[in-house]
Amino acid sequence: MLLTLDAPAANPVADSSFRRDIVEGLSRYPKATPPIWFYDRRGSELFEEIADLPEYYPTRTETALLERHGADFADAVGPGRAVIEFGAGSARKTPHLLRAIDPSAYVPIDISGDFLHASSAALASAFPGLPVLPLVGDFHADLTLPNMVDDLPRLGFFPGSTIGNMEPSSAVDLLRSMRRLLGEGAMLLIGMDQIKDPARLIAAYDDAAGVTAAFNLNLLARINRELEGDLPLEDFAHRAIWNDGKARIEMHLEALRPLRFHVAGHAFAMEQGETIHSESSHKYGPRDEQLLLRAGGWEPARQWTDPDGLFSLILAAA
Ligand code: AVI
Repeated sequence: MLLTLDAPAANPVADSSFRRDIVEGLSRYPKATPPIWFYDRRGSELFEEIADLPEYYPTRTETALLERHGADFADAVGPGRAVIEFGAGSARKTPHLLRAIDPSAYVPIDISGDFLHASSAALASAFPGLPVLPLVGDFHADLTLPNMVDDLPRLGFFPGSTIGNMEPSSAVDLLRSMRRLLGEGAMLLIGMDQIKDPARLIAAYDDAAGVTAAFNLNLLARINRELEGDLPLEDFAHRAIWNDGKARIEMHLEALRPLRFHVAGHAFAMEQGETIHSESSHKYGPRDEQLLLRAGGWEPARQWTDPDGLFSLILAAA
């Protein structure tokens, strides 16, 4: 049963924070933009394509963990919880969890409204009788959950290692705000990608078919379209770099020649070889996950990892 909450069709706050984030990010040195702005409709579609790429192991590996350990989740979590999914997107992994734990409501949260409503409708028809309450918004900001879940124990679901796209200090802040939002007695099931052979990591973020390159470059197309930009897309190249000291893959957009361009009425210049750092994807070593979760106010209870040690799902308690 799909229950839609009143959400504005266009989001003027999102428009102005996009403008502010991009102008600020291009004004600093080195240039860096927040990865949340990848996900317009096209960006969300490209991310879905990434998820199916042979090189991109996280989605496939995490989905297999969700399929394989349903009975464990049911045991550890119990029935009747409201599942709150952060950054739900297409919610492709969610049915495995919902089928396993018999929840009493499902609240997917995502910044991309179009995408969220389409996936929520599909989910509602696959789970007739389960209240599905999509919430359009940025889960980094303060949110209010629908009244209907007020008295239900909550399970936060944050798959995909999206936490890895945050700097450790912001990741801790986010975990703390999830803890506040979900309340006493809550649990959190979170996906965290593991440190592994850098060649494998780089291939996952610089695939042979060029889908990740298109995903990265789509940010520039979005800036041109929505912020009166004139960035020359053909003069930028996608780069994926393993930063060993910070244990993260970095995506950059590198200027192939000296460039001058405009965004939202501001003029910018880049030297040849200079980059816009568009995303970091942190990977975690043994016990890093526990440390991060504890710093964020969550006590890790169980962990499931695939036999090759690529990816982990961790269940933590508030
Ligand atoms: C959403 N996030 C966890 C993805 C990642 O792996 O960091 C985004 C992504 N960027 C390039 N490929 C996938």
